[in-house]
Amino acid sequence: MSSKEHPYIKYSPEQFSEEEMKQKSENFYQWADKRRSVRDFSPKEVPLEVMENILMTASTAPSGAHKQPWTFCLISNTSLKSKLRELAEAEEKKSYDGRMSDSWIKDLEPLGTNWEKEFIDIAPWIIVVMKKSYDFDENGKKANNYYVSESVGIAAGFLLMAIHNAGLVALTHTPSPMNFISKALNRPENERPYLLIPVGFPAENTMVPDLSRKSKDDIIEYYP
Ligand code: IYR
Repeated sequence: MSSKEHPYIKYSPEQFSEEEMKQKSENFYQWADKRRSVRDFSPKEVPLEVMENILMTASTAPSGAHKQPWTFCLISNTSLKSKLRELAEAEEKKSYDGRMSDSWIKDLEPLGTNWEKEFIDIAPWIIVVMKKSYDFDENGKKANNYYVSESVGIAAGFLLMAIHNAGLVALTHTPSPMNFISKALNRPENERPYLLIPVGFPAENTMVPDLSRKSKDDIIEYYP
């Protein structure tokens, strides 16, 4: 509880009537359901301020012991993007040409993916989400982080919603293995790449696969 070393502050989140809650939750769901992963980007620029707001939103995610074990690398540099593309494609080519199982390749067919990652060059921004397996305290000593994958996964979810809210699109790209990113971005030893996310506007007349999402009964087990 509140103490001299660890003070508490009053917290009074906004509350709604039952009717308003139903309306708001339904509206939010309908809005969230419009989000789609997009692979074809427009080169149209997006202001830095928008990207910073989006990343600050991601960083509002809960995290183990409030350690916020993440770094977001925000990349617009054209030659760095090209380098990342080249390195990602080299790994992806090996994956598509043999590292991935036949059933995996088959599962990806509806998404129309392949080893080519043109979007890394075209999207105006690339966010690389780094997870910090551990940190350093003010004396440079190793400091623990907790539930790092869970924490960074939640932050990535917030990030995708913030991108959707700004009227932008993204792709959660996971080139594998990802260690080439640490080297290309000169990241410290305590950070590991988690996701590479191109962000921008969709290309004109972008198409997405005609997918549907699981129903209530598919995803909820009730224990009344
Ligand atoms: N990382 C590869 C393959 C890939 C894997 C999954 I699972 C996807 O949902 C989509 C792609 C790629 O990015 O192409």
